[in-house]
Amino acid sequence: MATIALYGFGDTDRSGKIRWTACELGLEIEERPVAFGKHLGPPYTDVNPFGQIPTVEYGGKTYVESTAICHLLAEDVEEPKLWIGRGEPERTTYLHWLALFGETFEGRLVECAVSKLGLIGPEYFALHEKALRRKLAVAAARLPAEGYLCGSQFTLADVLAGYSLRLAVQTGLLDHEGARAYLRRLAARPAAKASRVFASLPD
Ligand SMILES: N[C@@H](CCC(=O)N[C@@H](CS)C(=O)NCC(=O)O)C(=O)O
Repeated sequence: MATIALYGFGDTDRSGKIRWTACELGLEIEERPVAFGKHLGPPYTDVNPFGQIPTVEYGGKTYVESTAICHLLAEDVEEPKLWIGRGEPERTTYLHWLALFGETFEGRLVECAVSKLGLIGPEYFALHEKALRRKLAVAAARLPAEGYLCGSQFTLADVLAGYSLRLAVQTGLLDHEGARAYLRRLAARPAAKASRVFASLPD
């Protein structure tokens, strides 16, 4: 079984997306915990000069940027196939959800979550709140009543959606039964459980 070395703060920072993806793919994880604060200087910045979590070492190379890492790992594993390529059905749907959750929502939701925890000022939450509430409600209304974002195939779009929607629910920015039901489906996956990424989400 192939192994990745994963640098993260804990279960729910963006290393959680990679831990969950790796568990879905059957990759072994060698945890390299980084204490908060230690990410801003050496030796961690020798590994990731941006001083950001997460970083992955895999196959003799070092990778940064969590969504890109999830995709690279998924493309490197034959089965299960967690991504949708050019010319395949649902490709447009896949890219749409990937970008919506990975770009439109994720960074702003993380800022709102750490703002709510008091780690950064309340102005960050205030800045994003109105637009996030509106856009999250639109996205939640479009979530599938059963299965996954691209139909019956579970993909990385679901990993990104799960990561953002958990934050949306926990920060109080989204209260939608359909979104909760979708999150429960994701959280019930054995790989999601093994990664502990939803451990803080109440049933
Ligand atoms: N786009 C980057 C964002 C990385 C990021 O901001 N990570 C957070 C933890 S989830 C972090 O390192 N925060 C501490 C800091 O930026 O000082 C990714 O997806 O890897």
